[in-house]
Amino acid sequence: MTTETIKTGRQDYAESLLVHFRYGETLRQKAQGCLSIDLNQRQLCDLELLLNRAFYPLSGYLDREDYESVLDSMRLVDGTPWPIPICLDVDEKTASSLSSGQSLALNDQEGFLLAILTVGDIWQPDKKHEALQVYGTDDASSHPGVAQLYSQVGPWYVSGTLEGLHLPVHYDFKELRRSPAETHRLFSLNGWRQVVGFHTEEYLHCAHREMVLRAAREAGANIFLQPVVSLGQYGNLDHYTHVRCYQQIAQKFPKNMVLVGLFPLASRWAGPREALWQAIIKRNYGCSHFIVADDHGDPFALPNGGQHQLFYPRHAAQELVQQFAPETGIAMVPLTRMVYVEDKAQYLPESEVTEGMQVKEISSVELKRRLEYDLEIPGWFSYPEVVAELKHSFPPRSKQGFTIFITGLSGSGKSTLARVLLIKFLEMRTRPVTLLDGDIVRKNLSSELNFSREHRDLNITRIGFVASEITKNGGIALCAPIAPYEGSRQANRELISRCGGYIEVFMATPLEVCESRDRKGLYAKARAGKIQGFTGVSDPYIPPENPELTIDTSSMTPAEAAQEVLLYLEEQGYLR
Ligand code: PPS
Repeated sequence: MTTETIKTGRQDYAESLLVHFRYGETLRQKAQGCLSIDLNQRQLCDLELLLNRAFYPLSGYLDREDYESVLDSMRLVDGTPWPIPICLDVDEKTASSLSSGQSLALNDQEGFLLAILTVGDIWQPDKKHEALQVYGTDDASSHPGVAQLYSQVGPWYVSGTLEGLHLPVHYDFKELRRSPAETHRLFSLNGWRQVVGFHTEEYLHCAHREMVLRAAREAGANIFLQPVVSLGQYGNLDHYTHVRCYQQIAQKFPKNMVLVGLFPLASRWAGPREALWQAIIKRNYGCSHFIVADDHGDPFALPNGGQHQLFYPRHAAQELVQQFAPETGIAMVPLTRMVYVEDKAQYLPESEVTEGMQVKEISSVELKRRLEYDLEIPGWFSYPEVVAELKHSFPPRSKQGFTIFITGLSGSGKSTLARVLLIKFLEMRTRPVTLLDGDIVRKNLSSELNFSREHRDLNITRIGFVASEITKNGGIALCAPIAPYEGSRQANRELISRCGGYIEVFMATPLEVCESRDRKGLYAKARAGKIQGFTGVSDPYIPPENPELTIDTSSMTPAEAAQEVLLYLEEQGYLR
């Protein structure tokens, strides 16, 4: 290998950076003697796109000179357009054990060997400078890309060429995980000479079909739909639903017009630079055109566009992709927003809507509400097959799991209320129910914990974790700990609300009443100083800030208290 190859890694014109399997054996042996690191999700996305040549012409991580050139001019040193730095970030310890020319084994998160890197440069980047150049700001609080750069990207960068043994392993949608070369071959087999690439980080509905078809007509092209499947996807959008919606929408286009393939991209949200980067990648998959929204790659772009504050100037992404088109070889097609005009019973470009026309819209918030309450989603907005996919992922509240988190002083009636509710839910038989009473948890899950603030918080977050799993799987979790602190209660609310319903019930029964009940004789012992740090006596109880329900059992029977909870659940759509 020449020095030049190690330096820039751009001498390689192969369709992938995977080595022949026979040589793979030699490489595996070589890996046993060298330093190795396990890549995180973002690094795995980058590695996959390097190995499968979606990042062509890169055949490894950028060296320092290329890195600086990319920051300053959106070009590699030889002038090739490339707007986003692709370097391997490592921690201080790894960087200090590496030297130029050495081999570094790159593994996935399970330690499975994927590639060997022949190390080139090792340097400490000026992250503030990188942030300013790539994102246009060095303020982490104003841009999620900068926040990620500062907090999740390692402090040292490593360059070098790659010899790949295996692409990152995926078990989902295998048939859609095609490399650029495979995708391009399919285009050729179908006789597609012009192909317009499209992706969005949203679920697709009728308006998207209209927008993509319009762009395809404008370009005289076939369509490559490429949902991004990477980091955020696993958290925010449901990954499986996202891809399935793309598959369903693909059926709604004329025959032999659309191909769907997955895009394992770790988005940087770098606005215009991001759009140019994605255009180059789309070109590498064989597209001749790329559909670019006026807010493409903006961290604050809303699902259905709209006039609101963006981070980058509107249209800047389109302008940059257009400006580079003669060099990148991919044409920019602006995304035309389409709206449904009721009097015409069809979609029209937003710009063609005239005064007096009745435009209908359903925002993503409204869509979520309709799904939650099992309300109608009209045919002009989405296809029944897509709605079915969404309903599967976002079942109505009547089919969601939920947690009832009852908090309050010892003796306030938590356990009694929880037990009455348990019986009511068992009687209804609509969902499996689990009771996580304070005492039960303390005996089993948290037997080693004491009643210090730290241990109480740990106890509550453990209960929250179990409840979130129950809720996620469609069950009812009934929790009844004292839970005296807002911080851990709030953490549970955040965790559980992501998986289903969360109903906090504050037992506001006054201390005197609780103490007068003193079924376990603990208040008496606490007053006598035989129990230290007893909640309400010698330890604090901070009332919840915004409970869904507040119940005082001093003048209420357990059945009445349970009825209040059941009425609330019915009103909120959890019970039918
Ligand atoms: S916490 O604060 O939420 O972790 O407490 P929790 O797990 O619900 O446990 C409360 C039960 O433990 C008994 N107990 C005490 N409570 C409060 N403070 C101290 N120091 C203490 N020591 C033991 C008490 O029986 C509580 O049960 P309940 O059902 O609330 O009366």
